[in-house]
Amino acid sequence: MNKRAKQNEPLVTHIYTADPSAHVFEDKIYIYPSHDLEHDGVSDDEGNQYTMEDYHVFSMDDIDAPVVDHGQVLHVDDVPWASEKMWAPDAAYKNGTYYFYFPAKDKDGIFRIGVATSKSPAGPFTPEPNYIPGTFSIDPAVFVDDDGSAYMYIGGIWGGQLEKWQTGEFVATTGLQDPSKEAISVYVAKMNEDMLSLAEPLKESKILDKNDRPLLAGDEDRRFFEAPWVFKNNGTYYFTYSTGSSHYIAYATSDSPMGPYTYRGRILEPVIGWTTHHSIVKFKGKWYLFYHDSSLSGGIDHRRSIKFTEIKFNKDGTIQTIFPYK
Ligand code: FUB
Repeated sequence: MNKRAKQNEPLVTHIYTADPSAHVFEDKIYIYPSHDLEHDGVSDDEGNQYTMEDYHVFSMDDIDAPVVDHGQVLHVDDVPWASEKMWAPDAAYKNGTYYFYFPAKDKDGIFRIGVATSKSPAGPFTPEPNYIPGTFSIDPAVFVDDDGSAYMYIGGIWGGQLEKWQTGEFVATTGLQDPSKEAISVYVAKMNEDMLSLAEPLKESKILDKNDRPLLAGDEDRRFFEAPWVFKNNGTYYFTYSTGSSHYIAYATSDSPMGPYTYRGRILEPVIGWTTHHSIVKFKGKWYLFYHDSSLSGGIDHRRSIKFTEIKFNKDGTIQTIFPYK
């Protein structure tokens, strides 16, 4: 018998999992996380400790139901263009097909975004032979708006390589951002109806402060690092993300899915482990934050576990901050 889901406890303990993207499909919660593996390689600022090579999908019939592992749904060996680092994925549904989006390094060591399809939300997923043209960096998140328009958000700095794309080309030697300059932010593009390609080039969407000025790269408590996730509540678009080096899940709002977004605050205070990565989904009238931490492994950064907790909105649309261990 699988373990029943309980808030703020690892949803599964038989494997290490991270970066949970949760969706309601077919009236159940489906979770698309990455899969942390053991390794004896290096740990560094490029994220070489995250040596993932496959994905499992999980589902819950209800918020307190047993968590079902649907098994391995995609392996790097099945993806012709990919070489390694199957990092944080996402999924979307349109016109009878489920789309699974994932980052991986191509054969030249450059992160790209791939897509695989299935007729079932539980997979297995069949990859397209090539990565999505025009994509780069990591952590794809696909938001489907009420009118059916789909948007792909991507990005991660440091190991996620966004700094290296600032000329429009990949420049492997580019270093980190100048802290006094505008922070590199998330990239977004509208997707084509086929959900397999972008309708336009990815472009940067800035996060602004309350005076409409873009956040600076040195503003590590607020600037975008990785883990984009967008949802809509009461007509407002919420762009949520990890601040990476300062370890918060933060959010910003806009009246357009393309942004620009205005910084609003924090959703989740730091968890055990270096990374923090999440998704937010509404299920049966309540909002839930899916996240991960390294508590089960005793704090080992690359052995993480997915969890969830309820989040609450204030009347003005702001989100009450979660303190994960209080
Ligand atoms: O899990 C590998 C990477 O770590 C993800 O792509 C990032 O968001 C961070 O969680």
